[in-house]
Order: sequence, then structure tokens, then C-alpha cells
Amino acid sequence: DLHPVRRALLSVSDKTGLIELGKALAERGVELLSTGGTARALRDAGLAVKDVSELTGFPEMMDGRVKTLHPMVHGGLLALRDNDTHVAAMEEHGIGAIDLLVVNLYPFEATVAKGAGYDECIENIDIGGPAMIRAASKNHSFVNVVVDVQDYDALLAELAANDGQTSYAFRQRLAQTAYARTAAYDAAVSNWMADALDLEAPRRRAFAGEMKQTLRYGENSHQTAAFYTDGTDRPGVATAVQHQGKELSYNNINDTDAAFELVAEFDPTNGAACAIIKHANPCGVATGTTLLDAYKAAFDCDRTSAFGGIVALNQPLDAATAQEITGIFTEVVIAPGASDEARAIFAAKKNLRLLTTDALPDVSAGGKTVRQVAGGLLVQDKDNGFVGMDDLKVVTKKAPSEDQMRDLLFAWKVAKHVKSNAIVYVKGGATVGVGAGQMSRIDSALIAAKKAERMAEALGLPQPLTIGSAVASDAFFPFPDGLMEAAEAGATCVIQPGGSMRDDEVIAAADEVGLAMVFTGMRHFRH
Ligand code: 93A
Repeated sequence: DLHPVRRALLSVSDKTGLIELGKALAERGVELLSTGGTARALRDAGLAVKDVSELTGFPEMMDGRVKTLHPMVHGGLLALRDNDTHVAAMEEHGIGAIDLLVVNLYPFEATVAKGAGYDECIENIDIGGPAMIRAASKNHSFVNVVVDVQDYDALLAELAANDGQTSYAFRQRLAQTAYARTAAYDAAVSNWMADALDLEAPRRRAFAGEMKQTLRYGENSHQTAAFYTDGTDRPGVATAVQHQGKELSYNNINDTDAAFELVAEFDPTNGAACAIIKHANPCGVATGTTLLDAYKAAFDCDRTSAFGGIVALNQPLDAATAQEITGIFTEVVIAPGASDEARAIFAAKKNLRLLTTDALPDVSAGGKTVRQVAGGLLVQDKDNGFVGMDDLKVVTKKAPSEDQMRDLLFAWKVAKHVKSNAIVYVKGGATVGVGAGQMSRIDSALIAAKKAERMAEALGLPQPLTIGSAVASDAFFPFPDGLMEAAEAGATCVIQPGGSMRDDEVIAAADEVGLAMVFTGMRHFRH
């Protein structure tokens, strides 16, 4: 199943590594065919190249829209070399076999990413490239197709190992990658159009990903897993740089994402913030004048759960905070940067992973979230809902004080990132109890209060910090009972969406025990 590579067609928008590849192929005696800009680049490097326009007898025309769409090209890619009628057709029409296709496409994704207008995006939809890629991939019994610069080395290694030939298995793998590339390309075009046309629910949707890394296993050790990126360059766990520590696990990536997206809710120009995550839920979130203060306060919410947690910061990691974090076992720290001193401190902790990005995730950005169910995908807008002071409606006789308002809005931001049913107690810009993922809201309120009691004991406090706290509920209280649990735990003010059939009863109950309560009019379920 080894086949020699004698003739190659190179047509690339990204010219990275092109000359080295061209030279290596020429040294092997491979004849080079190429399109306009690619041919020019190869020729400038002193290589002999035949223009596709010479091959087809047609000039590249219509602004390059038609350059390789021709039987001389597609016949050379698609002809079965072991089929008599195909071979006869090649001879009759003077079509030469093309054994290797190297194409990378017009930079459509990058054009969209830089914010180009409609017409410029349209002009960057490559037609001839994908057509050739799909043709060459179909004929992988004989033809090699390379669509990524990062695969040039593997191609040259394969040729070197097999005296200028490639194996069937190698060509199969190339074809699989190539089809994923054209699929991703068309997915990008279609998704861009859905956005440009403002379509809420396009009848068809395509998703695609590029492997970033294989993972040792998935959520559990009997599940295989890999991490795919979606091609956007958003700051976040997918684009973060890892400075030290062993490879991230599936659960680490999921938790690091949860941590970073949560801490990004807190504008760094308003002060430092820290979020500590376990199993995708926060076990402590706090703001502070310094990162160190914020970390300590977040840690004090639930020291037990913070062990082996993931820490996210909204400002670059500094030495003092780094030192404090090393006080307990932490899996991952992610921040928008880290000082040299901080990195030196972490360097002594070999198992601690440090990830940095250039910027915080943009929490106001749009986009879609996707979740799989049996036989389908659930697609929705990312929850970038925001509630500010002006959106709040005071519904009780008592109105929250300014300090209480601050804590209520803080609690609300955190509740958005807690699995439902979410109950979050906050005092002085720090969570003091988080109840997550319960089937009953009362249980979430109870669990959060219980945790606060336990922390008070551990810290030797006279009383739990839920006394005099602000409490947030991610969805309305259907009955007064859940709210009364929070009041029992010591909460004095409440933020919740409102909208229950029994709002009147809930408000009356709040008034009776002297709570100040505000409605957001927006819910933050998270499952
Ligand atoms: O405009 S196209 O869709 N029409 C074509 O026939 C065609 N053939 C190759 N774009 C086409 N290409 C693309 O041109 C390739 O996919 C590659 O990205 C680019 C290389 O152009 P040049 O060699 O002129 O830099």
C-alpha cells in the first residue's frame, strides 16, 4: 500500500513553512505545481514551479475565484490509478496524476475574528481549496492531502521513512483530518451567517473543533477524552498558557473554566477578586483591596472544600498571594498574568499548575453554549445576563442599605455561577455560605447555613457569618419556606428574581421578619 509522491500541488494562504516544505519535496525530485501567490513565493526561493494556469490553459480569473476548478486539477486528484477507464481518460485528456495536495484555506475565521464587514467575509470564503481537499481526501487510496502547517514535518518524516512513498494508513489519517477541516470551515461560514442574519434558531447548525490535547481520561478513568478548541481566540482556559505542573485533567479543565468565568464577573479596576472552585461550584468567592485579602476571604468561606480546589484571580498573581496559596494543596491557579516573583514561589510546588492569560474572559460577550442530550444538542445563548442597581425593585417595607445593596449584587453575581438550586450568603464582599445543586431550594439554604456554622466553629468565631448576611437565590422562592430558612440562618436582606405565583405570600413573610428584599426580574438557572 505504499505509493510514491511524484507530483504535488501546493496552494496555501498561510505561507508559514512553505519554502522548507517546497525545498524538501524538490530535493526528493517531486514536481511542484502551484497557484499564483504560492508559486511566486516558491519561485522567489529559487524553486522550479509550474503554474496551475499553465496546467489548465486558463488564467486565474474573477479575482482568483476560479483558479484550480478545472478537470486538469480535479482529474489529477480524483483518478483511480488502478482503474483502466480512469487511466485511459487521463491519457486521452493529458491529465497528470497529482499525488500530494498541500492546501490551507483563505483565512475566513481570522477575517471574521478581526471584525471584517459582510462583503470582505464573503470574499474570504474559499471554494477551490475545499473542493481540492475533498477530492484528494476521497482518493486517499493514492493521494496525500495536507491541510495544516503543523503536519508538514509528519509528511516529510513519512517520505523519509519510506523512500519517498507514503503508507495507506498515513493517507487515511490525513484524509480524516482534511474532512474535519473542510467541515469546520463550512461550520464557521454557516455560524457566521447565522449571526450576521441574526437567526435565532437556524434550521441546521454545524459544530466543529480542533484537538488541543488528548487527556489521560475523562471524568472517570474508564472514559477516554480529549480537549478541542472552537477556533475563537477568547481569553479563557482553552487559550491559557500553562507554566508548570502536570497535564490538566478533564475535570481540571471544566473546573478551571468555571472558576475563571466566575471571577471575570468582577471588574479588576474595582478591586481584586478571587474564586475557589470544587466540582464546578464555588466554595468561596471574595473581593478585597488586595488579591491576598480576596484569596484569604474566599478561603475562609469553606476551608474544607477549598482543599484541592481551583483558584481563579481577576488580577495578575502577585508574590504575597502566591505564597499564601501554597499554604494548602491547590490543583490549579488561573490568572490574567503572574509576576516573576509569584512564578518563582510556585516553581517550588511541582504539582501546582499555573495558567495565565493576557486578559480576563469577557463576561458580556455573546455566543452559544451547547450541551448534549441523547440524540441531540441543546443550544442556547450564553448566560451573559446582567443585573445592575437600577434593575432592582425593592418589594419589602424595608429597603436594603447601601452596604447591603453591594453584598446583594455580589451574591447575585456568584449565584449565577452556582448549580441550581443556588443559595448564596454574602457578608462584606465575601461568600460566607454556598448551597449548590440541591433538588430543593430549602436544602440549599440549609446546607449553606450549615457550612457557615462549621466554618465559625473552625475559625473560633462567636457566631456564623450568615448572621447579618445578604442572601441570593438564583430563582424565585415558590413558597415562603426556603426564604424563612435563610432568615433563620441570619440573613437580613434578599435578592431573587421574583415572579412566583405566591410572590405576595413570600413578600408578606419577608416583611413579617423584617427582611429587606429586592427582585431582579431575571433568573440564573445553571444545571
Ligand atoms: O477563490 S478560490 O475559491 N478559487 C479557486 O479556484 C482556488 N484554488 C485555490 N480559492 C482558491 N484557492 C485558494 O487560494 C487556496 O485554498 C489557498 O488558500 C489560496 C492560495 O492562493 P495563492 O497561491 O494565490 O496565494
